Amino acid sequence: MSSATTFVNIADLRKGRQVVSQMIDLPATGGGCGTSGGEGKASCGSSGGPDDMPAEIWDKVKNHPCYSEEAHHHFARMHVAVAPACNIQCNYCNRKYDCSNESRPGVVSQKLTSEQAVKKVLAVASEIPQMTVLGIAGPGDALANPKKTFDTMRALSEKAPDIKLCLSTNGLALPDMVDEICKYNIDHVTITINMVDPEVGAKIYPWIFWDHKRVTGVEASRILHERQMLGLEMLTARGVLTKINSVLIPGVNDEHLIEVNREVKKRGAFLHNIMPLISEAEHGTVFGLTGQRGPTAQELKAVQDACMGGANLMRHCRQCRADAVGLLGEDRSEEFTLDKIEAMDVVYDLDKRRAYQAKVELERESQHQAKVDALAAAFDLENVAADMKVLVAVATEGHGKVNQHFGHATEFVR
Ligand code: CLF
Ligand code: SF4
Repeated sequence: MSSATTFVNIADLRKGRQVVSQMIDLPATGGGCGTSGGEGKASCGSSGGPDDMPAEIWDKVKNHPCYSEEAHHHFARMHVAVAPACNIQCNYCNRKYDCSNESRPGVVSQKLTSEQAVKKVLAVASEIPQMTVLGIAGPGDALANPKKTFDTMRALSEKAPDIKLCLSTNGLALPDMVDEICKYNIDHVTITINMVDPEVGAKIYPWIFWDHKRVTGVEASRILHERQMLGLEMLTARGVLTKINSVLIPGVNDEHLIEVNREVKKRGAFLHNIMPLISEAEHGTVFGLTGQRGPTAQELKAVQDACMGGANLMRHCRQCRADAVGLLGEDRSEEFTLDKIEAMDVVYDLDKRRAYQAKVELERESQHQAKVDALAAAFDLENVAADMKVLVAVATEGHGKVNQHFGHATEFVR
């Protein structure tokens, strides 16, 4: 499928990090994210392992395909589109499509009731035992639809206790919902934060709906910013892992995202996911219609690189849709439309799921060991300087393996 090169730090190789998996199966915009940062730790938390974080955090991230770069080769997530309404307007969004904060615009999801959503999750879980995470990511804002979101989460926390619960929000309603989030053990929350300066925000958000009225201009962004920061601090205080999504909009918030990274790190964000603006004129968004372009791969990488050393960066996001099902980058939502689910014989067998996941874990361990051994065989790691960098190229057909001849690779990423 693709080949990739990246600089790899020898200290990381010695620690047996998943450097090879970081280099392959990257989105076209991706760069190597395994090079080490300060104090000998991986600068990209999403690629960290059990040695890099407290055991309780590792336990939360190890099977989450978005929070652990390495897990996304093995474990799947799914979204249920139960949240159609939104309480703000982003200039990169057209409500006809899904929330572009956590999904790509241009694809309209099949909207579900909470009951339909629960049925769908159980159906997918019985067919795809490595599906470990359920996320609510639109098509509007999860917390602007609290009843449908929390009805779904409540039912799932009872019926499918092994599935991790995750949601994504613009943050406006977040401080009011932290208790509910904790009540249903929603362990992972994504907040889209595109600015910490309301003057910048005014170029992104024309209005918010707040306190029963529409607020516009800089005032709207000031309120949104304060709510986002408060919500983030409250989640951190309650031990909920947070990921910050930022949409990179060239000429609007590119430089500014470095400050965003600093501010969210200060408030305990676990990961920062800087995503490229998608703004095609045919999507009918304000940015699409006014010709605001998205960043090039180089511009995206430059901002991500400039943020190194701050909040840990996620670089394997696939900007998936609000009803995505499967491994990141492998969308199986078509197999689980409502009519197909009705015809399915759903058996949610917790023991079978656990047994299957244990097998996946073993396979993951053995792949990890194979990579460590292969790297040790390729490099005399004990006799080179720890800060030496080597350029490595690999080719892959996917699944986290180096399993393709270079002559057959069709795509090249760096
Ligand atoms: Fe979904 Fe988001 Fe949870 Fe993941 S997605 S709500 S954290 S389970 Fe993941 Fe998809 Fe990127 Fe989102 S690849 S768009 S970061
Ligand atoms: Fe659209 Fe999401 Fe922004 Fe709401 S938060 S306007 S759904 S992109």
